[in-house]
Amino acid sequence: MLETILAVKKQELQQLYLPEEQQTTRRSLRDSLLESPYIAGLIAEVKKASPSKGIIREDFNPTQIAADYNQAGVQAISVLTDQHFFQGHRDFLTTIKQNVDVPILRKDFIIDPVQVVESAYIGADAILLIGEALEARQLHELYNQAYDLGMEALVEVHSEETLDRVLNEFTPRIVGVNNRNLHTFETKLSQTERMASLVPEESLLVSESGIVNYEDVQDVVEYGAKAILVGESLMRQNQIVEGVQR
Ligand code: IGP
Repeated sequence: MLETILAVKKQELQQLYLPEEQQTTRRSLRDSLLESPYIAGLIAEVKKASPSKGIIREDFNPTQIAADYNQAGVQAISVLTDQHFFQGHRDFLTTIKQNVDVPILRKDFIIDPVQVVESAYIGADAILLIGEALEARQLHELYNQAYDLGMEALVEVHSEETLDRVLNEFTPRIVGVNNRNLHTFETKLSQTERMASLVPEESLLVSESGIVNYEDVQDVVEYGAKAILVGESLMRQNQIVEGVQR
């Protein structure tokens, strides 16, 4: 699946035009997660659909969902901007950034410097960089570019091999372990457990995907996660604010 997504991204890149640059104040994802009053920082995701689940939420108003997340006290909001596979849009991010006061992570498949500039222009505070999608050197360059533009980057890895490749190149300030394998979609929280001891002390560890209830949160925190990224289980709540608080 990842290969298919990346092939489509490469196509899209040929028609990518930069939007008007938004004037925004950047907010630190890392600081916000570290300042969480809860057992972990929460990044709540705005996601209408996914290749593994199809449509997750029919009644989908991204700005309203983000406002609810904000009101519920989340530490950050992740916005899927990929259109083709996740039914997201970069305009969702721009509008959401103007309506909430927590940092916004742009969730997309970033493989080219022009997308990093685009992320800054649309108002992102941080971008996702996927270890499985990039060479370590290339990932490091995109990472430095993001920080040079005043953003941060969440460096996501699924496997030990990918983490090794990345750490041989540099030490990211924020590392996400994706509990979901992007090739097979198999999701297990024990992936965070396997990987946690390999993540350097100075990297903030985020456990991503497949977190459904408070027990799951306790588990990944026990494994060593300092923050969590949750999409589907929140998007399926009728009452978002109450859902987050549960
Ligand atoms: C959220 P979930 O299982 O709570 O909906 O997962 C998030 O981790 C997932 O959307 C995600 C993702 C990605 C999406 C993780 N890495 C890379 C797109 C691209």
